[in-house]
Amino acid sequence: MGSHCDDSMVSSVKIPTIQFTKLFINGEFVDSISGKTFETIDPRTGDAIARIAEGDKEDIDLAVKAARGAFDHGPWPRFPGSERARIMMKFADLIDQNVEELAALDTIDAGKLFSMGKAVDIPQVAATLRYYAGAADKIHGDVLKMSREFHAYTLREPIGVVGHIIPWNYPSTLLFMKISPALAAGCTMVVKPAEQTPLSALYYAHLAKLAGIPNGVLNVVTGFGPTAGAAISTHMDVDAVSFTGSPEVGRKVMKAAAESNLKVVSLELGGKSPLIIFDDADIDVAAQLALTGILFNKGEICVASSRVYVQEGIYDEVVKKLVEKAKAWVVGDPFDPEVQQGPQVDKKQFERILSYIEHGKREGATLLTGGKPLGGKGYYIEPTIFTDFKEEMLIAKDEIFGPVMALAKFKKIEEAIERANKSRYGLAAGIVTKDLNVANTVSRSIHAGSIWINCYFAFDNDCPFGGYKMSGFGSDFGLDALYKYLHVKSVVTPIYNTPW
Ligand code: TXE
Repeated sequence: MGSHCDDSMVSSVKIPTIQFTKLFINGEFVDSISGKTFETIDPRTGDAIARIAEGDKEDIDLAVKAARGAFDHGPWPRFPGSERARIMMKFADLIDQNVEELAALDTIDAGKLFSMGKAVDIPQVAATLRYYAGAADKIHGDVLKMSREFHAYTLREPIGVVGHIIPWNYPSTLLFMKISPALAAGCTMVVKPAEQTPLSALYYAHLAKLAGIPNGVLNVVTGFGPTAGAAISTHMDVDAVSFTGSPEVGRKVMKAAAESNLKVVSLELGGKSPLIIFDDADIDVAAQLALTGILFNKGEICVASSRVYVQEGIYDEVVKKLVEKAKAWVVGDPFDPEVQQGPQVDKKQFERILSYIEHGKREGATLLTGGKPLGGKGYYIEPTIFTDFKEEMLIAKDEIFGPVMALAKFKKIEEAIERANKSRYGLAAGIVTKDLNVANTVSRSIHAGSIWINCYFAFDNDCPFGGYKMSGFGSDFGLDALYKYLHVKSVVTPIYNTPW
């Protein structure tokens, strides 16, 4: 194993001073009403980084009140779209000017690779803001062809106060995937970052204020799910909730929405995504795609290629390559530029992943490589590959959300399609083949929201992203995500002013 992991491997990169630890409500950093705080932990060591204000229902009430005031009476929804765009562009510029610090915050909070954050994640969130800023002054409806003598058109209006509940695996990307289209639409919002990763969201709130986003438009309440998170989904004055997280909590959010004010709900709930490799694939490329597909971001990515199906003609060679590559994969301190995989986000996830690995062994899958924790301190896990899995096994059914691949052999295309679809999830799928007919057939047959042919993780601001089945509903990214935050209103008037 290309491990850089031992007790002394926490690198000497300068950790930023934590400047923002309080709730951000109505344009001000404030203590929680209860005065309570919680620790956020560095997964490289398990040590505390800082104490963060712990928001609860009362703090959410205040934040919603601020957002409601900003929506009903403030300038943001009333600005011309071009003005919202100008401010969003400034926000993006400020993010670009603070890339290193933001990337470092996500590294110490979530164990993400610093080099990746600096080169990709943080610049990408600025790009997401700019993409939706570009759409802010192009929000309009249609002129309708009525069947009678009426003139009719549609207006697209901001949906109101939005609650965004964010997970910890991509603290920056997932935050901006949600707030950028909502800001462009003219909504106001309350964000609840994950309790594991509150640091960057508070820093972004500070930058939003510097950029000129009016008070009350963007509020950030740090705290826990069952308290602060639940207070958003049950709130009578939140018009829509956008959630990314586990199916268990997704259900709770939907139930709370149904039992409160029937707020609009969108859910992204993870996956168990299949990658299908056909006999005509380039073996090295396919093995690399499969490995990166599961190990990227230490497997803490909802579209991870956690089930890999390889056609029998090249199966043995792909397995050999995969094992070689997995053994050379470098696990260690995420600040080290040579490291490819940092620690899992926290002790709970670390233990959860190891327990799935034990399940896999007990269920009769063959452990090809990995399977153990690494290093004495921190939450590091070896890249792990199982073969001979069946879809009925827990390791093939559940989203493990860690560096654990399940690999199987198939003979015919029909068998691959059937097995790939044997999942309650339907978020993404990958296909590796040179045969266009095979690629077209499989992409139309797989029940998933994103299909990547001869590539993987091909995200783009312009590419709608969302799930089928229990992966949820409602898109993030693309113009579809903008429409998620807009109501459509029909306006009708008789053409000849004759009473109907
Ligand atoms: O998720 P939770 P957890 C999956 C992944 C992972 C598993 C558990 O498989 O291993 O879920 O992770 C907030 N009302 N994904 O336990 O609990 C919580 O505070 C309202 C997939 O961390 O769903 C956090 O902000 N909100 C995934 C957010 O929900 C509540 C990303 C997600 O936490 C709440 C993360 C409640 N009752 C985990 N309870 C993806 N789709 O990418 C918790 N929260």
